[in-house]
Amino acid sequence: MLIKLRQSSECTESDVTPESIYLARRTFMGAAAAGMALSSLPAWAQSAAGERYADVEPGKAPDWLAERIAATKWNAVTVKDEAITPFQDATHYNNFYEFGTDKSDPAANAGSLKTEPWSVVIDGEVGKPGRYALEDFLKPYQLEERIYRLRCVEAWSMVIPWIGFPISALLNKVEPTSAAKYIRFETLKDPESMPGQRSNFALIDWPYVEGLRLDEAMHPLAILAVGMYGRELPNQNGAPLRLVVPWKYGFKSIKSIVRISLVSEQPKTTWQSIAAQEYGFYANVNPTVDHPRWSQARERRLPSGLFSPNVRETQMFNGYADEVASLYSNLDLRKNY
Ligand SMILES: Nc1nc2c(c(=O)[nH]1)N[C@H]1C(S)=C(S)[C@@H](COP(=O)(O)O)O[C@H]1N2
Ligand SMILES: [Mo]
Repeated sequence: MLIKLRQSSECTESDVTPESIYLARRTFMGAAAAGMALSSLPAWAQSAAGERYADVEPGKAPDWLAERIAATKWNAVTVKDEAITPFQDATHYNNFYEFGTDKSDPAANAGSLKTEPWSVVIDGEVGKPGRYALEDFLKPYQLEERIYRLRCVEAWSMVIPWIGFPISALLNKVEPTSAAKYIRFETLKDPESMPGQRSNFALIDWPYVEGLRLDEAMHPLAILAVGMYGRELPNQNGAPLRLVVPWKYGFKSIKSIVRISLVSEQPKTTWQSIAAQEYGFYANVNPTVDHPRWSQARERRLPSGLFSPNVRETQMFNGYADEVASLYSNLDLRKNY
């Protein structure tokens, strides 16, 4: 199936110039003006990613992944006229309950997660099931930079430059059978490295599980990500492989995936199991359907502080309505929240 993205999410590089790119260009020009050979800059700064995200700590990716990321198609999809959230906020204000429930816990605790070696299982209703080393799993796909809004159900949001590939490309390869109606994702279960799984946070029946309808997963905006800000994913953001579905609340975008299953029944997701009346299977961003305990009409865009809360109106489908609304034309979004 070939779906053409609508104009509103396509862009050219000139649409966004985040501070980091601007500053990096100045560094380059300054170096050139001073008669410095560019080759005297460190390798990271000379790379395309380093030029874009000069203020971001270089990652520690294995060589094979660093090479794949260096070959990313930059700025394939972006957000017009909205600044990219600083790397510091995107990596220190996180939800990843496997590492604790405070926003600062994932950054503090996720260092214990071992992401290499990593393997991913594909099973269920597929013609080509298997278990793949991550490097082999990624081999067939061109990585692209996708700059997306991320809207958490808790009414805060960010703009994050992800690196990944459409899940549709994977689905076309593994050949779902005619019985496959949904796709189910599972996060690593490893209490040794994930302190949140061994604490008394007994509400969650680990591992974390999420799911999509197959046609949602086939949408070109739905991606599997391996990087952000020009480098590999930091552990707290779901290394080494996570889902990103920009028109849905953030909890759908499951982190540190080890298993992808094609299934015939709608999977029971973690947040539905905890509180089905508050967190639905669809979880499409919708300013007109409030959470039972708070309004979804507005959101705090990070960075957000007491004196500059940076509040904005929440957009239908998180601003991706032109692209995705047709997936839900037969659905009562009030019932299917
Ligand atoms: N495995 C797992 N995935 C998860 C979560 C989690 O607790 N565990 N939290 C979700 C929520 S609520 C949000 S808002 C996003 C946050 O992603 P970020 O920390 O990269 O911004 O991850 C989602 N994916
Ligand atoms: Mo969230």
